[in-house]
Amino acid sequence: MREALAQVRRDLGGAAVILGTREVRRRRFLGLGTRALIEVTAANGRAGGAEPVVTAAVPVMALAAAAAAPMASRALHAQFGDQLSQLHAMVEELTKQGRVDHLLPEVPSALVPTYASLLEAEVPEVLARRIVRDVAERLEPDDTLRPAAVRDVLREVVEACVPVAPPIGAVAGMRRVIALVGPTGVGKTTTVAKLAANFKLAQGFRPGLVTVDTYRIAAVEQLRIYAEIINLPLAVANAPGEMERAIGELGDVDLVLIDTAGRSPRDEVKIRELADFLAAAQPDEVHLVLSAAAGERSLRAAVDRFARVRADRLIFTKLDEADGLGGMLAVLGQADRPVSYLTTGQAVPDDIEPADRKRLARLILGDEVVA
Ligand SMILES: Nc1nc2c(ncn2[C@@H]2O[C@H](COP(=O)(O)OP(=O)(O)O)[C@@H](O)[C@H]2O)c(=O)[nH]1
Ligand SMILES: [Mg+2]
Repeated sequence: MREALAQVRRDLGGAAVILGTREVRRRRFLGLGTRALIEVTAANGRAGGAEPVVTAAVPVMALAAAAAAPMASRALHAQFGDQLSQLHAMVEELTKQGRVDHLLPEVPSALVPTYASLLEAEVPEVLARRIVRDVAERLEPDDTLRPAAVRDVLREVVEACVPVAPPIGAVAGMRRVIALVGPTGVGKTTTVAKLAANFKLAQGFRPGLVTVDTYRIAAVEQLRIYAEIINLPLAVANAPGEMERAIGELGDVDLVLIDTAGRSPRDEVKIRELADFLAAAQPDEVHLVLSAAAGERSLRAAVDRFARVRADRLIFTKLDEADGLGGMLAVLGQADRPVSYLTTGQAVPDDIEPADRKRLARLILGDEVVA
């Protein structure tokens, strides 16, 4: 990674802005196994909106990725056709199993496919039933047989289940402090980098980064690399008592983004310690970061585990990797917090968007696709 970034710096100088990094595997010459490569995509930050310059440790890989894109979209089309037939099969299967029978007294049979489509989107059964009942209640009797009308009401009902918050409100000259917390590996550090880059490049703010590192491990390095490339001040707090100094060290910044780290997914950041760090930082907002690709159970467990730090927003990452987003609905009800951002890929700073209620509902229902 360092080598690739050094190459980017050589080519673009201090104004280099990283757009994405990823590890790629490449087949060796004559097909003798594969080797891992780091690919870095960067743009000239000074060019201000000019065409991004793509450089990479191995330029061949950038070309290979571009060539693969049309194939991905063909696969997507194929997949939709598949999904439709899967859905039909599923309704039949559910009917056979008797799992839809108990719905029938209260739900018009015309809504059974709607119920099946919710289950298909990984919406937990209890919630799916409640949603279908709501839809049935709101529909005019004549409309139950009009798929477009059903779809509209279904969207409304799901929208009502997805509270969203406005994006982080940075104010020039005010130092707002925003902390990201959450399980290891969900994408906190990447999301901090995306936010920082967007606030700096797109909106002209001066963000600074603080990383909480109680384990003295490489987690700091990852953020340091982003800080170098985006050209931002970074400070490290090793203990809650160091937090104030760390924030002060950043100097004249508008926005302080605090990244937090655990040691490994099996050994989560200790919650009490985290709460102490946050108490010292006095953040204006705490965002709990959760992976949309995680199952309902692990999402619920994460919300429970982090209840103590009193997050006031949720960020869902990895929407691009999730099979169905219905689990988000369950956890939204449990956490009772609005969603601030969604992230949809590994690319910094592109793959992030402020949460939008309509879009979120459509994504959950599979009416819209990520990206
Ligand atoms: N597909 C996908 N990967 C992501 C996303 N956000 C982060 N990642 C990847 O998830 C991995 C862990 O991210 P990291 O920011 O280190 O997680 P942290 O432990 O919470 O700080 C990295 O490989 C990221 O590139 C996303 O929205 N989509
Ligand atoms: Mg991290």
